[in-house]
Amino acid sequence: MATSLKSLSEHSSKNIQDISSKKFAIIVSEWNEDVTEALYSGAYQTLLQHGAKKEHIIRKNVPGSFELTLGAQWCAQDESIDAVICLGCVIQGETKHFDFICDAVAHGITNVGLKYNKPVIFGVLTPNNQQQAMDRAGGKHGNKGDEAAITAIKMLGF
Ligand code: DLZ
Repeated sequence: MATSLKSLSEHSSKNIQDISSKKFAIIVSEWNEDVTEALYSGAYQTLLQHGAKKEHIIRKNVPGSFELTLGAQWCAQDESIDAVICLGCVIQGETKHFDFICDAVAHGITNVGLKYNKPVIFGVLTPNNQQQAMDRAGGKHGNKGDEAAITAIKMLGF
C-alpha cells in the first residue's frame, strides 16, 4: 500500500517485551510546538500503554531540532536511562536551513546511539508543510510519536 494511504503508526506486536523496569528519556523540540506536543503525547501514552511506569519517563525540552543531538547525548550518558526518544518537526522552508538541520540531527542521533550503545530514536518529522506535519502527529497518518515509542520498546527487546 502506498505510504500516503496508510497510518504510519501501525506496527506488529513482535518483540514487545516487559518494559515495567525500563527508564526512558523523551526529548521534545520546542520549535513547531503544536506538532511536537502531539508527538510527545503519543509517545508518552504509548509507553504507558505498554507498561512503562510514569516515574520512569523523563521529559526534557530543547529549543529546536538541531539541539536534539546534544540533549540525546546528555540523556544517553546517564547509565540509568535505557532508551532515548527524540521528537522534533522540521518544516521545509525556502532556504537550505531545512537540509542542514535534518542532516545534522539524523547523523547526530545515529552517532549518539552508537556511542552509548542504546536505542536513541529518531522521531523527527520532516514535512513540506504544517498540514503534512499534523497528518503525522495524531492525524490521518497516525502519530510518529507513537511509532517512536514502539521503536524504542522493540529495540529494547532486540
Ligand atoms: C532555525 C530553525 C528553522 C528555520 N526551522 C526549524 C524547524 O522547522 N524545526 C526545528 O525544530 N527547528 C528549526 N529551527 C531551529 C534550529 O533547530 C535550532 O534550534 C537553531 O538553529 C539554533 O541552533
